[in-house]
Amino acid sequence: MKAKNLVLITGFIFLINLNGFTQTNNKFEEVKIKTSAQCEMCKERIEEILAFEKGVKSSDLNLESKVVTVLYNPARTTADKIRNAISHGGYDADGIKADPKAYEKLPTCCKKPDDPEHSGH
Ligand SMILES: [Cu+2]
Repeated sequence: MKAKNLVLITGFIFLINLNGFTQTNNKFEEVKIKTSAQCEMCKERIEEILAFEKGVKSSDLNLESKVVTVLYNPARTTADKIRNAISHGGYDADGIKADPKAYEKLPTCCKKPDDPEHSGH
């Protein structure tokens, strides 16, 4: 019986040591950027742009609020670079206006509601 207890205790010590391997993912920062997204297509487009953007780990656009939450590595990019990437895709990003040429290319349903070229929704 004593040998069995020893095995149990050894097992517990092993489990405690395993906890030492648990690491927090603190090398990433989060930024919330207000965009001019209109529909599901915009959401997909913006998330795709960000998926290819250097230093961006993940992004999720909320169509209700038009705010995209971006997880990025501050050693590799900045919040302003991310805003510029969104602008180059044809969307406003916080204070940065959409790049006019990229905006032109958007389907009419993705244009801003106050734009005469906007249709749908
Ligand atoms: Cu759209």
